[in-house]
Amino acid sequence: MKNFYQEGPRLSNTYRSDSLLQNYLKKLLPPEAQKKALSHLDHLGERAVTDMLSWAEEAESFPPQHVPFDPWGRRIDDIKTSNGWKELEKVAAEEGIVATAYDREFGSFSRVYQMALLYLYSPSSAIFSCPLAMTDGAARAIELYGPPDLKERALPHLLSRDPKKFWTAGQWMTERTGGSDVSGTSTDALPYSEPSLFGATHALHGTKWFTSATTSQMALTLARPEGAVAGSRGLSLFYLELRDASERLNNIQIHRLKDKLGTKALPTAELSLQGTPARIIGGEGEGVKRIASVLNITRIYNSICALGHMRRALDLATDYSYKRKAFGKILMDHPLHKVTLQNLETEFRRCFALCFHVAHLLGQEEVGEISAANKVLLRALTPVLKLYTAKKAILISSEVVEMFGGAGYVEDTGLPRLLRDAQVFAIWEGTTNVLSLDMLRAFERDQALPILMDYFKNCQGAKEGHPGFMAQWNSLQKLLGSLSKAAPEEWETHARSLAFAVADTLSENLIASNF
Ligand code: MFK
Ligand code: FAD
Repeated sequence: MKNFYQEGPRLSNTYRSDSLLQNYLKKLLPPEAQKKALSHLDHLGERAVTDMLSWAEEAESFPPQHVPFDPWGRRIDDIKTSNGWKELEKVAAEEGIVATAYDREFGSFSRVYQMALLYLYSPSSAIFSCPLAMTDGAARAIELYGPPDLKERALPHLLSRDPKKFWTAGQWMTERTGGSDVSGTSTDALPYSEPSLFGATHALHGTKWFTSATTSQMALTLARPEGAVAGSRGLSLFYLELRDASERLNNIQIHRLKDKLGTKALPTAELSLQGTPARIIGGEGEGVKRIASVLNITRIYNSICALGHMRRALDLATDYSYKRKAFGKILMDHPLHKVTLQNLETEFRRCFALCFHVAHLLGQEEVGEISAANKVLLRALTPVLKLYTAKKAILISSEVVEMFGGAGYVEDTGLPRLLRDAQVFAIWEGTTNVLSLDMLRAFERDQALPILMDYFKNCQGAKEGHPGFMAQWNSLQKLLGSLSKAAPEEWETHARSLAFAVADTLSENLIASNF
């Protein structure tokens, strides 16, 4: 065929095209919440394919740059970001992507509403959702453990809808010695008594190996006060502000930006703290325990962003399948192509059910409307959700790239980015193995396993003997049976299989009960 040019995939309003999201929210949200949330989501779904999409493309085309010195040799450590990246930050503030959760206007449903916004925002944000995750995590930690004056100082910025007032936060845990295991953290916290705008108690000295969103105004970090014990039990949580009143970095030197596989628009730096004023939050030695409340929020964000990423990949593949012809008919009319896509949709649906189930539990916890059992389930399911959705996002992205054939492998289609960006979901905020072990920690320390088993025994899938649920439930029970007398090392060896079995069983029940 002469002069043939393939038409590329197109997106339309991502709220209107998402019947699963619409039906779920119409079923779950009370009428007054629907009235506000659904029109807001419709508006954001339109932005996701118009202004946001072009800013995201701009942000990806002009990645951040580190400018260490000014023309006269002064150390400035400026990080230059594109106009697109800045505009995406403004959208986040205007649309209340973080603030919506803290308005708590619709009680326990506020988190569901907010996570639905994030789900639409994230795939058109060039991963600006990463700074937002850490902002939300920081807001929660400050809300829970911050002294009143720090709450008054930071929360109005972190929760602002005014782009001029809005702050983002960093979360600096990883050092060269380890990200999964932070026990080797060598950042020292020495006493500090100078006046400071935020009541600094210590000066920090050390190197942080991965710091994303290094243009943030504040960060939460781990450091070891003088005389504290070695290991992670000697670490404390600190609040710091990156710049002083004249916008100079607060004794922070940025070494370089990482050259990463994906997340190209997001600045991720290596930096050193050279006497940076910081304020301790919580008690000495409580650092890991306190930062865990940040992790539990960012892990749910990661899951929702992975979900949005899957939806975007599937939307592109579906549209293309109606346009691309092979062997005389469109791809969608080929039974094998169609069933491949349907299977991916099933995987997506499972992830959707899990994500919003956990988001609702989080919302219930935050307004004090959660039962004791559900609180424990929230604790145990958060790592399971994160590890499961991350792996499914990689699987779906890989299949979608393949569904575009050679075009999927060519950079200017934008499709290879889907696969590159998906990979990070399984690394940051806890790798798959580390999160599987975190689930075991919850089984052991919070007695989550009997509660989970009780939930499965009494759930709708079990009552109705739903075949999909029963198959997963039987294989989970078999696995647990084989571990009943096993040593801790044996549990560790099987932690990953166990985590996936829990996610598969729960998602089958949620689907059987129509969520
Ligand atoms: C697209 C959007 C996505 C988001 C983008 C984010 C950008 C990227 C940012 C990052 O990657 S930030 C770095 C993320 N780093 C991690 O996720 C660290 C992964 N490692 C772990 O999670 C380890 O399990 C951990 C560091 C927590 C292990 O530390 P320890 O010291 O060996 O933990 P230990 O002794 O088991 O636990 C200490 C206390 O914390 C215990 O409480 P008790 O003192 O009462 O016994 C634990 O129960 C508690 N704890 C640990 N994890 C918890 C928790 N509590 C609640 N929830 C948890 N998840
Ligand atoms: P390691 O901890 O060395 O892990 C290596 C491997 O060992 C992994 O596969 C892991 O699963 C496995 N492993 C480790 N322990 C166990 C175990 N007990 N059992 C079984 N397997 C195990 N960190 C921050 O603090 N702030 C940031 O802003 C930030 N931004 C990031 C941005 C990007 C793009 C990336 C890629 C990372 C970022 N990180 C950040 C770092 C990230 O959190 C860590 O890379 C991650 O936690 C893993 O730590 P690590 O790199 O030291 O790997």
